[in-house]
Amino acid sequence: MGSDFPTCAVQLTPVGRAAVAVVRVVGSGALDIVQQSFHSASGKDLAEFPAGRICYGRWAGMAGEDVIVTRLIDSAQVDIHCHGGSAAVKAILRRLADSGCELIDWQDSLSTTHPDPFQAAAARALAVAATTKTARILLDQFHDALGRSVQAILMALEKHATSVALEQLKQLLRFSDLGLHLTTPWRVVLTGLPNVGKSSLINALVGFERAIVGAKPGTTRDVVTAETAVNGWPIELADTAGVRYFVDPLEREGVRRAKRSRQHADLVVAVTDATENVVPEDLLEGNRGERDVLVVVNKIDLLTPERRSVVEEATPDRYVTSAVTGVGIEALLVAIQTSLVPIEPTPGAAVPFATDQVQQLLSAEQLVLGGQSAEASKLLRSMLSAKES
Ligand SMILES: Nc1nc2c(ncn2[C@@H]2O[C@H](COP(=O)(O)OP(=O)(O)OP(=O)(O)O)[C@@H](O)[C@H]2O)c(=O)[nH]1
Ligand SMILES: [Mg+2]
Repeated sequence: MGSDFPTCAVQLTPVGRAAVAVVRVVGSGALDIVQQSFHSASGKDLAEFPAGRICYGRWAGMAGEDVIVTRLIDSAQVDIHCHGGSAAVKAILRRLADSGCELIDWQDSLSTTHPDPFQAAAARALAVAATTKTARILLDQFHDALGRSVQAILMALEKHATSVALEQLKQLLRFSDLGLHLTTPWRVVLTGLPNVGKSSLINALVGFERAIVGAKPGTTRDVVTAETAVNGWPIELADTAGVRYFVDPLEREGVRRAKRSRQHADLVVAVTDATENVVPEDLLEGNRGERDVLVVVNKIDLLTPERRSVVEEATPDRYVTSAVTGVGIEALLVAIQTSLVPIEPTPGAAVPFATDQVQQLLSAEQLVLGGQSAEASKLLRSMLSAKES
């Protein structure tokens, strides 16, 4: 048996109940190791079957469990298809480990099958992409959009075209916030006084009943979240307890959590009640800063048309809605989307999508700005060739 690189076993199918699970054994010793435990129904050795042929048989130590084994690429890649329950997978992996296989998880296995670090990272990210739109952008990176862009920056640096390199870095970093949200939804937190209609708005925005609505102020006592997609962008909407200073300890705890939730928001939607005419400026305190705040005037259906016109004219920068009739909900969704994704990458555009990539690109930018182009080149080169741990 050769020993060019350690033979590894990885469960390819997700952990959990399923009809069939697949364990892949990769490495120069794959065939030898699998042969130690697999007994084909025909009695022939696995090595006698041509690559790609399906072999039916039994796995040693698993009474009554049939498995199918396929040798994929010569002898270096063998797939074992077994019953989808976790017991069968565990038994197979245990024997493979006893025979000298290194057990790795599927994320690590991608570094073996995709030596290009951006491709391996994109494959991992693709597995958790929540929408077609985010998957499409990640697929572009899998097909080397980011790699080509980093190469282009390197070439510019090598030609001492510093301003070109800086411009390219700037273009790339424009998409870093978007890139990091391809695998984690943007967090939009609704805040406001009790009873203004925050929970009703969440339900209207997601299009189904998620948050509990009540006529009595203080209905929401904790942070309730709902995941949705706005124009293909994954967004988590967080409903919070109405902010007021009450004695009820349960409510006070809800308000405390609401505050903490706002601190972790990408966007805050401050909701007011059209009939109350209260602008919760104090609520906006501490919300502004890095993130945007959209101010919504809700329950507009309760106003007379004349009063409504007055409100709309007086507050052109606010979004007028009715969670009951649906007025203004579409416009609010568009405003949320525009605030979170001001520029959408064109198909095939390079987008950094992992924290380490963004950090390294920022460092490279700083190095170039500081006149250390050679150091920046070194860093960019390491991004292209780094073997991920
Ligand atoms: N007419 C009208 N009623 C609304 C609207 N939005 C909410 N309501 C009503 O206002 C009341 C309070 O709504 P909620 O959505 O529970 O308000 P909230 O801001 O989540 O309240 P807390 O959880 O107590 O902070 C309920 O009776 C809703 O049906 C609206 O746009 N128009
Ligand atoms: Mg509520």
